[in-house]
Amino acid sequence: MPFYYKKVLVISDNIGQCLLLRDIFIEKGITGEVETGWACSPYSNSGMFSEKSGLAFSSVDLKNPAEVKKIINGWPLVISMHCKQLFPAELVKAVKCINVHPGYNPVNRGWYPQVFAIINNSIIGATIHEIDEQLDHGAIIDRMEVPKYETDTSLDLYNRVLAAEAELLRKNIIPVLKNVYTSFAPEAEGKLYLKKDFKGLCQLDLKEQNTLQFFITKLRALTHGNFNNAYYYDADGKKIFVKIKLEAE
Ligand code: 0FX
Repeated sequence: MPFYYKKVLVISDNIGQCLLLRDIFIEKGITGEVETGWACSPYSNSGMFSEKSGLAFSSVDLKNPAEVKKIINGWPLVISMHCKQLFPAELVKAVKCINVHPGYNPVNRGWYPQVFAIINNSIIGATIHEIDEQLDHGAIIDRMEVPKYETDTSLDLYNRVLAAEAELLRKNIIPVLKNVYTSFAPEAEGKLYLKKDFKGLCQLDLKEQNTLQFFITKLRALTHGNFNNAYYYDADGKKIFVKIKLEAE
């Protein structure tokens, strides 16, 4: 069966995930059959993206109606591969837009899903879904749960989520491009977390009282490699960053 979509535009602000998709396109014999375009947001570095991937990245501003019109006229399918811009209604109504989300819809929509999955002890995984006018909200094409362990930091869990994204993409990219996939409506509205919710978690209140388990969980959720997330101010007003290291025997 031939490809239904002869052209696809990928918009992304995550170079690692672009490299993954580029490799899957090659692996599945899509490159050559389907014209692929690559773009990132104005605040990402399109030069660096092009250099690292060997692909010609352009910059696209989805708040600019003229640029959105150009996409609508040029691309029948758009994939958001961790694109940090909100897709405008005109775009999602005019062409098929698909999102690859590092969370298990509808449970953890929005920002840094694994952080909130640790805090709330909720299901976590990855989802491929159609984009509608709300964030991480459209019909689900496929999703996959990943396990979550007591010693996981945000980074440990995130790496598992990215592995699930890769598996979902390998399974679903051809059905999407051939337009033969099925989808279903999310069972619930779920919870949507925004960047400000994450920022709000990061400031620690040294006078807060709770169980040690609560604080260990919070610090696991805010520990992600070298990122300075959790912090408090010391007596001199100096900002002190906190990370946690857990090791199972
Ligand atoms: O690309 P991405 O993995 O995903 C984010 C959102 O979580 C996702 O819902 C959205 N669809 C996508 C467009 O943007 O985000 P990232 O590459 O900025 O960060 C990856 C992880 O790194 C994040 O899950 C948590 C961690 N991180 C990142 C930053 C910038 C931190 O712990 N602290 C930080 O300051």
